[in-house]
Amino acid sequence: MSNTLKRGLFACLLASVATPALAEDGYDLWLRYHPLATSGVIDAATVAVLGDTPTLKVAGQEVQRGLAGLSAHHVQFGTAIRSGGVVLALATEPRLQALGLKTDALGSEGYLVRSVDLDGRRVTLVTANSDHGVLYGAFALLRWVQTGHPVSAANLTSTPHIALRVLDHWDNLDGTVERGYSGQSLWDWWTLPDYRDPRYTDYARANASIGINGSVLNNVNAKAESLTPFYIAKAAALADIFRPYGIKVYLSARFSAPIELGGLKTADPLDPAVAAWWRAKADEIYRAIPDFGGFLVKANSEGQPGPQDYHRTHAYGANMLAAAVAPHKGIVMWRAFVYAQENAEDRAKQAYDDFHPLDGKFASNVIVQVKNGAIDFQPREPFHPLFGGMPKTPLMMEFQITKEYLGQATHLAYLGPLFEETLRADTLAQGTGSTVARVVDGTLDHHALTGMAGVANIGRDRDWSGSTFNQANWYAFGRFAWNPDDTSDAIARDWAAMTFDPAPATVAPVVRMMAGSREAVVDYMTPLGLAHVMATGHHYGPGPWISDLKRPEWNPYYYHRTTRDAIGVERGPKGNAATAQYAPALARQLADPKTTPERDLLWFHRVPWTYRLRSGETLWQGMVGRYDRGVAAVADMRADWDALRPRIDPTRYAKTESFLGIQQREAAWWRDASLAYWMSVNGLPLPAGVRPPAHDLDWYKAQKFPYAPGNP
Ligand code: BDP
Repeated sequence: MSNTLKRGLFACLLASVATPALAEDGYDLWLRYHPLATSGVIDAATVAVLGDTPTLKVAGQEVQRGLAGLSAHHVQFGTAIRSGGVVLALATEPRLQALGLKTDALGSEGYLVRSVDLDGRRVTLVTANSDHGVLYGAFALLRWVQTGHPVSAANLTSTPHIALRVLDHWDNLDGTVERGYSGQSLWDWWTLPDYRDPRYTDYARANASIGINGSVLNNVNAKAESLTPFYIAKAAALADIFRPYGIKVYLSARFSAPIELGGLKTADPLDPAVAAWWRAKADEIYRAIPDFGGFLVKANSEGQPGPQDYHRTHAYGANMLAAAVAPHKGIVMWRAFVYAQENAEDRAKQAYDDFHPLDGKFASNVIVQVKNGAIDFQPREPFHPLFGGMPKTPLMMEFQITKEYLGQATHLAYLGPLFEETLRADTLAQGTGSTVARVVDGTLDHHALTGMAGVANIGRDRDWSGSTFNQANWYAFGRFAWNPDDTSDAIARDWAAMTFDPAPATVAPVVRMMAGSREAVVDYMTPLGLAHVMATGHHYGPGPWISDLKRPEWNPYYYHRTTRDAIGVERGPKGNAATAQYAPALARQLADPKTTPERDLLWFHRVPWTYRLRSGETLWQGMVGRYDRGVAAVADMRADWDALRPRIDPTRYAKTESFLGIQQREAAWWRDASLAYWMSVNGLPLPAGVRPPAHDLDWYKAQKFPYAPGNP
């Protein structure tokens, strides 16, 4: 058979596999590997792997699969080096020595991809100091091709800036997912460890493709049972599947497990029997999972047990667990998301108050995990004052990929700009340039233990994340965790090219939709620094009027305190002085509403409705304008998507189209409900020409959603 004939047959075969309805339901994420329209991009017909480890093997298979799909050509896989082929090898591979490649700077996970002469043949080499590095290089090469570049022109080198790049799954043992909007938990705890759903491997592939190297399997609101032999065996099965992909498994640990599982009378971290229980538990886990990553802990927050129950600090709790995993080189990720009902202090100040005094008191294998903002994953929050405020302690970033407060599954809100804005924010802790990124990548305070966690948006929906565009948030998280200096725009472009196709006529409008989408959500939900005005519990939809719940901070009213004359919480020196938690140079800027970034105005300040914005409008006028701008932005996204119809496959097109319809309706609902409420308090008329809310306030208040998802 001639080569052309073979290729033709292969293409037909591909086409016939590509026709069933399932082929374009989003399952393939950004790893679709559909034939590229541009010819000549893929000149490689062989993939050779030199060396024999499970990771090298999956890396080679991935390149073969990718290039075959993208070219609709047969691609051979083996060990023979052929001209024009791709070769994957460790930098220590003897046949590479003559090349004199400089790979020291690649560290243990970086990669190098470039054209070289090997055994007299011109090949594209993917190499690294570890097989995981080779795997990352393999995916980098595929991305290069998927975004429309020729294999042989690849000249790529990159090293991750952050060591722990972790997804936190808030998955419960009963299969529900806290704040999960993409179906049941991906982990079928019941059929594990026997049934190893091939989907677990696809999950690992997707993560490896963006450099994620850790997965916390269970909810931070943890059940002690996750630490029983029954569930450890299940976690071990997942760890086995993930291992070739460089992904370590971690577990959320319930602090009171020694009582619940061990029958002890206390979980006091200073009680020797408690420490011994945890040591034995860690030993048991490491027998089943030799490369177990360690524990994630939510303690003394929202009703979870913790060391403060025994009048011990967070450091005592964290260090006791750290000692248990230290002999196995494990780590503890201890969360700083704490606030207590008994504490009358502003919720936004409590985490700093608790943790700042503990700076330097944590064991060397503890990293404190801090949410991006001081309240809770809002559409916009200023960066958390702990960043820059605990120089002696490694701090890891916690972002929320699942959009609990940004329209959940259905609203299109690309989080790249949110991640970027937080990482670029300057703490001024050690002069200009002390950005949050420099804190998190360890360079500001010289920490080697560094990390970024993302609360996953992954479930058992066919498209994993509830919508095609939600996949971009998983993708962007991984890219920023690899390189916090990346840009949300460049990441969106890559994602769009890989997820749809690399033609500019597709990529440009998709990126435009993504670029403004998060700001649109801010505008129609929480303009000008408002926060936490979502209905209580499920956080779906507006509820700024809610003020009758037992705990003050459960009430949206607590976060804006609107009266006839003014709105916002005064956190400057004339108020509760939360601004003083920032470095002095920044605290000075934030002390005065006039020098506070307007986007954070009502976060830091309480101002009259008549306050003049920089535009010259009053606060009220500016606020109304922002609600309208947000709603209009959704209409623009819909128009962009409508125009993309001929360029997108029907199944994915239709789902996004219908979700944009939901978003437009709900954006208007947010605007109308919010305006109706603010007007009921401030008594102000709408500026001339502005559309009044569709219903009266009572109508909005009467909307109830007892079964909204993600609120188990
Ligand atoms: C909030 C969620 C809650 C989580 C909590 C946390 O509403 O479900 O348990 O954060 O991060 O955003 O622990």
